[in-house]
Amino acid sequence: MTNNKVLGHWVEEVAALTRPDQVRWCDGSDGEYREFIDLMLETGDLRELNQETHPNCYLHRSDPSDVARVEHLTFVCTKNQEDAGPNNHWMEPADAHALIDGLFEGCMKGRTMYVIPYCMGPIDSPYSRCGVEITDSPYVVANMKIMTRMGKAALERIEREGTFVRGLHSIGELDPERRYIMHFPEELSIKSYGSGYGGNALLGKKCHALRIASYQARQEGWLAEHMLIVGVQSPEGETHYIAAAFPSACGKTNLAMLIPPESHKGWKIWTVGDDIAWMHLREDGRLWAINPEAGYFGVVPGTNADTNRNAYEMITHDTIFTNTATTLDEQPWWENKDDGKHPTWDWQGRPYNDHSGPAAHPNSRFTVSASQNPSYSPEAEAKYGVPISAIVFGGRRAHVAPLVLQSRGWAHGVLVGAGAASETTAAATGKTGVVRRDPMAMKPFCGYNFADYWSHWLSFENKSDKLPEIFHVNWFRKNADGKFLWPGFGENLRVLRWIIDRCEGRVDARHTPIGHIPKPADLDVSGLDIDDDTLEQLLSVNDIEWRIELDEVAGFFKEFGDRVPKRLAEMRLKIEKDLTNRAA
Ligand code: OXD
Ligand code: MN
Repeated sequence: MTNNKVLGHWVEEVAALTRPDQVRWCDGSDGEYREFIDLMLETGDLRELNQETHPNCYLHRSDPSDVARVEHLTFVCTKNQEDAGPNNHWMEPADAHALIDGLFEGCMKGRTMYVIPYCMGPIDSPYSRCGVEITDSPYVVANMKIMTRMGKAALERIEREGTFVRGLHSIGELDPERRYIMHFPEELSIKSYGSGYGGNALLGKKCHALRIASYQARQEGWLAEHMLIVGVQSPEGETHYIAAAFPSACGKTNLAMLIPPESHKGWKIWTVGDDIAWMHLREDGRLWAINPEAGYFGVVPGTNADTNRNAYEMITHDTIFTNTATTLDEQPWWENKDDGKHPTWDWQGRPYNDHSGPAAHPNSRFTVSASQNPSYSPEAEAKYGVPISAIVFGGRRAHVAPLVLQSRGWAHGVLVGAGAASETTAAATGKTGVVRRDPMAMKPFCGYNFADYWSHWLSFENKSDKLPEIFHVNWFRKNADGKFLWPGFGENLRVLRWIIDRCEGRVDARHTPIGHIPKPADLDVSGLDIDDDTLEQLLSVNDIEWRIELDEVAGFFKEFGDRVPKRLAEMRLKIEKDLTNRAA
């Protein structure tokens, strides 16, 4: 099936371990996709949704214990524990292999083993990387077809280059007690057992394109980040590209395909990516980004014609839904869909009853090809990607963080990213709404020690004087009554405009110890229901809150001991002093 001996042997080895009834090499064709959909309709893995209103849309209902990423069962297995860092769960590689291979043994009996060659990034880009996922789940194959460039062309590239990331996956028994997501960055391999959920099972995404790729990126001098990539085109036709990192389920997909509000006629948004950016410094001194993915695996609840019309439209056809509710006539339904319809069945297929919680699971998802997005940018296929003008970090913070701030240069920007925090969401199992440190939105995804990761970020500083400007945003600040102060969604364009103006040196700012903040008059809020007081609150920096915040950052850095770059610790201390002096 392949002339690459290493790949051929590995497939044989895995088949000997897992003992499937048959092995199927996937070619990535549309016919093959159809075949798998039909197979899953037959087995009940998929349900057909209303084909009149939602042609080629299907619903998958997960096992109720398997609906999110499982960070506590996710391991980075490096030879030295220190290399994985306190930010990762660690297991000694030989022990990890022994443990998980024990689970894989014979697990595909009675099943088909699918071999999926895939390419992360445009097939002809020097920045793209290939992998092969072996799985026993046709749902994974169908999702990988949408999310990656998978099949024949990827296999040809693997055979040409001779390298690929190995990913072995089985849904096993879907038993939470027999579930592990293991990464072996030094071996460029992944083993995932016992979950069918996207982030745990579509190995090209979080496992390869973030955890393994971040490790490779450090060795090779580039960046693999949890960032959307968006182009903002002004009425004059000037386009700036922004890469923005937010924790899971904090509106990355919405920002990536933002609809300019009525007040912003002539502005246009181009989506290059909604979740992951691979960034390389090129000869022109600029940082260029590609999106390694070819589709979106987005959070469904909250998507409606107002919050994200692009997404709302693109998921009316050729979409796989996972864990949404359904109406009586088999249309997908979710909270805040706002289409006037009502759910009949909840995400588990039970008759819906509004006492039993949300109808759609809060982490229910759509899987859809990026090409269906009305704001899809053809630059998503560009060999070298797009040049990035601004990097934006963000989080979900009811307090403390202002609407937007700009760092004082690259190194300070690294501190801003490293110190970022956010309230937890339903994208991972565990309690939601708890503030946790989530540096660069990479807490669940950095495949090595965060301290080394920050050093790697800092190392770019002297490589170019054309690096992007770095910002932090917070769309989620609340007033004393717990109401959001900022309308968010399309109106976020107003903040992006200030960011671009700062990059171009077109607008001044208020200089505070934590960074540059907009002067209220420079943030266009015309036509918004925002009074001066609210704007002042949105842009306020409370010195006491910030001293507490920086103290917490110091406590967090301490977990990483001496490996934390001195530069970061010194900058943090200096800001704390400036805040204290300002108060005095
Ligand atoms: C995602 C996540 O699915 O971050 O993108 O959890
Ligand atoms: Mn994500």
